[in-house]
Amino acid sequence: MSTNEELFARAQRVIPGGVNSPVRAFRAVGGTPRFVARAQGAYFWDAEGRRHIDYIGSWGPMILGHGHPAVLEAVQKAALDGFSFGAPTEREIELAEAIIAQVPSVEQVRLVSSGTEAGMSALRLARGATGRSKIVKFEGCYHGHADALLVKAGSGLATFGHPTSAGVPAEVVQHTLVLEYNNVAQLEAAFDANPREIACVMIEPIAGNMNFVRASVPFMKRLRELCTQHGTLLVFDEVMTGFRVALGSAQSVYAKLIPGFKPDMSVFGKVIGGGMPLAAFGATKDVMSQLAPLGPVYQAGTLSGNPVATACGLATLKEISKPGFFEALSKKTRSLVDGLLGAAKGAGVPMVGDSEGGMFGFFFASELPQNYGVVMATDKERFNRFFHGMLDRGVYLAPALYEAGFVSAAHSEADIAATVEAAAAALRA
Ligand code: KE4
Repeated sequence: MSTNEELFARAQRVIPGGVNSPVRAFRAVGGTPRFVARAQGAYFWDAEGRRHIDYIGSWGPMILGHGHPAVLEAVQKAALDGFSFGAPTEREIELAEAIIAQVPSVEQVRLVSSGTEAGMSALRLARGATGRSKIVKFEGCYHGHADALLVKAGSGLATFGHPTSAGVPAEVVQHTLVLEYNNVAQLEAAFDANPREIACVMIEPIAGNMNFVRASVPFMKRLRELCTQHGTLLVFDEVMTGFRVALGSAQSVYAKLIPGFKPDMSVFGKVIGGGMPLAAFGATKDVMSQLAPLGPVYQAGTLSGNPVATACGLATLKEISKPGFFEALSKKTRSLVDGLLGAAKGAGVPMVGDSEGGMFGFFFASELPQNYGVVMATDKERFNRFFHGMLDRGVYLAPALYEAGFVSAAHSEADIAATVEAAAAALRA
């Protein structure tokens, strides 16, 4: 049996950084990534046979826990009928209907294979539907790695972006304006400076790529007003929050706080695929009719709506739609956060946290950050020590202070209690 270290060394010989996605490499926290051998329920076992309580759950998809019997059965059955056809199937209709049934702002969806692909397609559709090039995103929000969205805040933030990544020409991000999350003044200034010129504003309604930062109600209200006033499409990137923070996704949380609130376009991923490669974007029929083969905006995919992935997603949505599912998950997640905060208090360590549905975040700080700058100013060293203290005690948290955490239906009260106990010990140490 190879150790994690041996596997990591071998992986780095044939895969850049030894990982197929950078955040898995533990670069932010240091140490050796755990190579997962198998997972079941709330746990995974690494290459050395060590069990971990899993609070990443594939970064959100595993809301039922690993290997849920009904989902496993649906996947096995679908696989027997064929892996991929490149032709339409009934199950794609069923999944589209299941998504639309829970999200009133969406009348039609297009299924794709990753959140990046969904965000990239939504962006192209927004530009095609409005005939405009300029777009707005917020510092600290991540919408996948499509070129136009890999842009960091320009100097002084509210200027057009500069590439975040090598390989992205400045021309590609020249139309991408990066603003500060929760900053109403910058929002108004941006629209004033670009009246009726912005195709869309793309936002994570609860920013899970800044750990856990909510868009404030005044900010979201003003954003909706300005988008309506300027004919700009408000695009909710719910790849992480979708079907995770509530059955109706984050937009249903805001609709309770802002009467009649709806985004113009939504992007989904993660949970709707149940762990298989599947994502989606949707909007009104009018906007979606701009897409090929009906309209001039091209978008396509060999594995889009893959029959095994749609079976996995559909079985997952079926389970989470059951009465009481989100009430129980929300309560459990909140009890985890309260437990962590209690442990921190007991250890005299400043910690704040928040949760919505099955998604949570915490910071070594004395108040909840409202934007990226504040998140990145929180105590990173302490976070990293805590991360390893928990990992050594068999609790697997996100290996970076800017990532969110996820609780599944499979996490038991005993798992939560064990996690809180590990936290108390780690914090005392
Ligand atoms: P993917 O292309 O990774 O499926 O989705 C991109 C994406 C888009 N939008 C939001 C709000 C997202 O959170 C993501 C992906 N999230 C990260 C976790 N922070 C995935 C983990 C990773 O990059 O490996």
